[in-house]
Amino acid sequence: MTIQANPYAWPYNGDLRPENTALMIIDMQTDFCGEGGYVDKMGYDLSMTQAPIEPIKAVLKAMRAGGYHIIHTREGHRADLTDLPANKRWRSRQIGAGIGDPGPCGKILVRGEAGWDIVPELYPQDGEPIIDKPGKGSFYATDLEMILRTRGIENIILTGITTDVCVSTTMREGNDRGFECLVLSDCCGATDQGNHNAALKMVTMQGGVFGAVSDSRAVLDQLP
Ligand code: C5J
Repeated sequence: MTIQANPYAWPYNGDLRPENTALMIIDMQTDFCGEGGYVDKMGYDLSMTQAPIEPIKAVLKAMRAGGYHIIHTREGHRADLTDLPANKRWRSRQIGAGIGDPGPCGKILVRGEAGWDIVPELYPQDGEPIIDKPGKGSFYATDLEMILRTRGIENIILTGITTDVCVSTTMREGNDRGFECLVLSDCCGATDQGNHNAALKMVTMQGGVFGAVSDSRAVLDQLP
């Protein structure tokens, strides 16, 4: 089975099964798509990071029903900020959304705070791993790779926010580790439309330099 995608029908070897395929939902947290959160405090248009909620919901429902692996991630830091690099904090403060500083949804991007958690529409079910990560990539300083290898997962379908930062970084990290990656264009969003488009276009170069690009419709058409 394959999913129609650009620049090739995905996965490359046609071996798409619930046992070897995971849906990853990256950072669908209030801090990135909710009022009063990190992205809102920076003054970006929330509609672009909220747009993927409904398409992800549909894919999540279908893939849960099909018995696929579902993995969620959250970007955030320890309450004592010992895992927050000084330059990351400094940069966030320059643009009015200091990580670790108090905001309408609690301390920004701090684990356990309201704004840091996943939005209710996409909240994980029991048994679905949540990867708590301090950085943009989901592999760095986490046990994601161990979980994927232990479960025999070879194919990763990437969704979430933001397309050009955490989704893109995770796709690159996964691709370098030999995972076969697919990103769903309408199930991602960025804080800038041009960056969203560019991040997706980059994937398709060189015969699929990081994998392939598809959308929720193609996945829903293909899943039983
Ligand atoms: C960002 C993310 N954009 N989840 N994080 O800082 O993409």
